[in-house]
Amino acid sequence: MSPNPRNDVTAPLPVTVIGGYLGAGKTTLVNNLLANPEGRRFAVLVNDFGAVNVDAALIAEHDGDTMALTNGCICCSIVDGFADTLQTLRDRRSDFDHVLIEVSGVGDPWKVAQWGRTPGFALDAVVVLASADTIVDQADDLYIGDTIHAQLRQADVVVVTKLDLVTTARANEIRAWLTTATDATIVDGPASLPLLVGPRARGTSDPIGHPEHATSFISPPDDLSRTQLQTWLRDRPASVLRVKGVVLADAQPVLVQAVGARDEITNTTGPTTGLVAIAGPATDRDGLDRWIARLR
Ligand SMILES: Nc1nc2c(ncn2[C@@H]2O[C@H](COP(=O)(O)OP(=O)(O)O)[C@@H](O)[C@H]2O)c(=O)[nH]1
Ligand SMILES: [Mg+2]
Ligand SMILES: [Zn+2]
Repeated sequence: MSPNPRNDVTAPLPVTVIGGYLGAGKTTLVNNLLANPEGRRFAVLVNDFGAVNVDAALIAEHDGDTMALTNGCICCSIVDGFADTLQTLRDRRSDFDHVLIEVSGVGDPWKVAQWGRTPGFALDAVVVLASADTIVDQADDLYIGDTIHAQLRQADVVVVTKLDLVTTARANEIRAWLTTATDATIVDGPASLPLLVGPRARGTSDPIGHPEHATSFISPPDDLSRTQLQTWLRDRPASVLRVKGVVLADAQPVLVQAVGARDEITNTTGPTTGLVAIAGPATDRDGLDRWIARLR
């Protein structure tokens, strides 16, 4: 067998940073890449800013390692933990060919990408996902619009996700709109590895802060019925932007996914993770607490 140049352990480890707003499809993309690894062993770093990393649980088994970064946002509050994780990767250089970092939905991908410029690593690209059904509204939103615009501007590659949810005409409008919002290469999802990797980090951008999003962890009772769960999920306050996790309903593990107004409950195999609910900056805290209390 000819030597695989990717396995040169003295070469810097390529880093791809995957950003995009809550629910844009980041974990789905990571799982697609892991399912079609093209011979690469990935180290996957996932950041959920709750105490429980639901995303790490939702990432498929793979040849490399999944490392969860919890209890803070990697772009602003868990810098030390992140630096330690990178040191671990450097020490285990020969175990991996590529690093994928899933940034939390409100995080600043470009700030995270700067870590890809530290010794031992090579920043490959900042990939930002834009959900076809929501990106234009989100970009106009009073509270999160700046975050959305900055994420798009900072991208080297923008992947348009959820094209199945819009008409062909609308998809064309979205792509045209995106060319006004970013200089990034725009590709349609689901995007495969060759479209996403290769040295193309441009490295010009302005770091952004991001508005506060409230994260709540909910551990429902084990005797919850599917109907109760469904009703509760449907009654979520409008400020709840994202709900995710694996819980028991009718004694069966189910994956709960809600993004904006869309939601689904699907059978899955365990283990259960509890639920994480993320509410936007304009949150009625009492209403949110009352809603959460209904399930506790
Ligand atoms: N219809 C549709 N749903 C998608 C697509 N990509 C992701 N989703 C769904 O959107 C929800 C959020 O996806 P996820 O990958 O967890 O988003 P993340 O929060 O950015 O990591 C899940 O219910 C996914 O199944 C897509 O291309 N089309
Ligand atoms: Mg995710
Ligand atoms: Zn942050």
